[in-house]
Amino acid sequence: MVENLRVAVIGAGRMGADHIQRLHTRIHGAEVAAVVDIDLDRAKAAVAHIPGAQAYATAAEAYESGDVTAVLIATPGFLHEVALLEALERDIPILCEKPLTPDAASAWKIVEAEQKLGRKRIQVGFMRRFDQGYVQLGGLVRSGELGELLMLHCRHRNPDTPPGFTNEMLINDSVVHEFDVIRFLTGEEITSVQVRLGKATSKAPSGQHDPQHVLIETASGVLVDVEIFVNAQFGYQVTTEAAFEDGIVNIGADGGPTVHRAGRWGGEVTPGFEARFGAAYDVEVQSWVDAALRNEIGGPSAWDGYATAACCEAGVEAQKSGEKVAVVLNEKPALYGSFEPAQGGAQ
Ligand code: ISE
Repeated sequence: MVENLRVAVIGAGRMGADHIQRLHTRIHGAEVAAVVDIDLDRAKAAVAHIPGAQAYATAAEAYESGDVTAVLIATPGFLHEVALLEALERDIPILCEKPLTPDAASAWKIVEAEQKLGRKRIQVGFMRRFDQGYVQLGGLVRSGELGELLMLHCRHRNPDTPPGFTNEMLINDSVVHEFDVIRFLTGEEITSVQVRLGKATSKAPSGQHDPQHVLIETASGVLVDVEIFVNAQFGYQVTTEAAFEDGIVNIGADGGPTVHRAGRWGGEVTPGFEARFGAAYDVEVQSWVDAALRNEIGGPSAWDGYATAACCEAGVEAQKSGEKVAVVLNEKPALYGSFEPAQGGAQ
């Protein structure tokens, strides 16, 4: 019988706490063995209700316990490089929240370190690949039923931003999802990014220019426009309209019941990404666990993390210059193969 994964979750913040809960209550084949957080009290609080799980202030201590066989990294992106290298040294399955790392050079270091192992150990947490709407849209693109995909119109709106959310993070932390999902939907690399700054909301914290209009082009010339609006106040919304030769497809529309009451009718807007993508996160983590038990990955790879980091770098440069900036990638190592849309585009 295959033993359950004993997972160390590194980072017990917003996303880490969500994954701890998911692993503990809904995911089969894995258990939370350890929670690592520099704030030990936060780690202790996170394991309090999980029998057999221990709290640590460093990943090294968790690994030394001998009770950890896999790792889920959910710290802020700038801390990922060190955590990834440490986990790769142990040659264990890794689920790393997006971004892989914040810039292309450090992401490439990770790709190189993984190649030395000779097998893919890292799955990157681009959960949109597991969202039903995106999966269905991807299926329509690949079936050719509506002809060629020509354009995508994406809207990415958050109610507000946490303290410390910088102007660059509109690209690095938010549009990084569109970069990945465009690659997933088209099966192509992105070749250029341009950012236009228009009239800004008065509701954004100082230092941010919000919203921004991001124009993206893929290798075959599919054009994508993204409205990234991270202080939109009303709630969380991610939608896409796809224009094909023979039709239009919309995904991400608000769902749920429409309530008529006191002379009004309407529904609810999801408050945040946990609610909007909750089901996708469940499928993503289960796919990781199932694949990890076979010593494989079940979703986007370190190559996807590297390619999106290169897009982010171009996007941040484009934010500053207003110019169209080319995305330049190193040659894809053989380990990552060709585009394979099954299993959330695992490569
Ligand atoms: C956040 O980190 C996410 O990953 C969300 O999906 C995204 O909508 C948000 O803009 C990011 O800050």
